[in-house]
Amino acid sequence: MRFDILTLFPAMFSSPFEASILGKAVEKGLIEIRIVNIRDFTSDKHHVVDDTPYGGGQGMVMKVEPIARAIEWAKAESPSAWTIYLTPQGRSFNQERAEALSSKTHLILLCGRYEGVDERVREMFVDEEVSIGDYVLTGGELAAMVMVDTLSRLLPGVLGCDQSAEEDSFSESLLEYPQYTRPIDFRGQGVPEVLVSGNHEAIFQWRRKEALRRTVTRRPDLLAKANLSETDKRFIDEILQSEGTRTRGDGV
Ligand code: 4GX
Repeated sequence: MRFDILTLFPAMFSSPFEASILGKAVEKGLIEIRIVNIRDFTSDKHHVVDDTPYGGGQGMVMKVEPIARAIEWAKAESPSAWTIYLTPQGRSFNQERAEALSSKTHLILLCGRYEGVDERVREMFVDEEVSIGDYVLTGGELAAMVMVDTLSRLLPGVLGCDQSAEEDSFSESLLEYPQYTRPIDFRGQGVPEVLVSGNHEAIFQWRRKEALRRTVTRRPDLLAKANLSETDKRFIDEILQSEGTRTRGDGV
């Protein structure tokens, strides 16, 4: 999968795509990331990328021409590339949307700054507007990184087989169960007995229950999509009776 990231701040991308899993995916040729500096597509002497808004008001707006040329350059080799503008006004990004987008072969991710881009960019060049969440960033760059990271780990070969994306909490619509590793005693706090019992069936049951417990107490909204067995439902009833809707460990 190819990502073209169009930005005024290319330096922001120097390390995130070099480290760890993403770095290896780039080395293996599983993903290709091109950082495109929008300023390189200006044609005036002073390389101006922004201007004051028509109608007045505070702040600056990103000009249409440099962005248009940058997108056309990125699309030159693959006219079917899908162009995304990162903005809080976009469609919510989540695991389901990530799975759908991971089948694209070429994404162009446009990162806006200031008060955003000239509306004609969206009308003429953008296929989809995406928001990574209901909060305001200083620009689209971190949002683009979130998308590249999330999409990359869904591609075949990017994760090792011991870190399969299919077993992720969100693909099952349940939160993950708690994990422990050595030491067996840390400052008097132990590890649930069952996990060191060697009883695989009991461990499986315990993990399922803890995943359900977490989901019920922290993200009950997720349960609507989960595929629950009769045993799961009985356990959820038990949790709701014993704890009410009291949440654990996440009080403010
Ligand atoms: N999910 N931002 C875009 C510039 C901007 C300002 C106003 C349109 C209107 C964001 C998010 C996000 C910050 C990227 C503002 N664009 N992007 N930028 N949340 O907060 O994607």
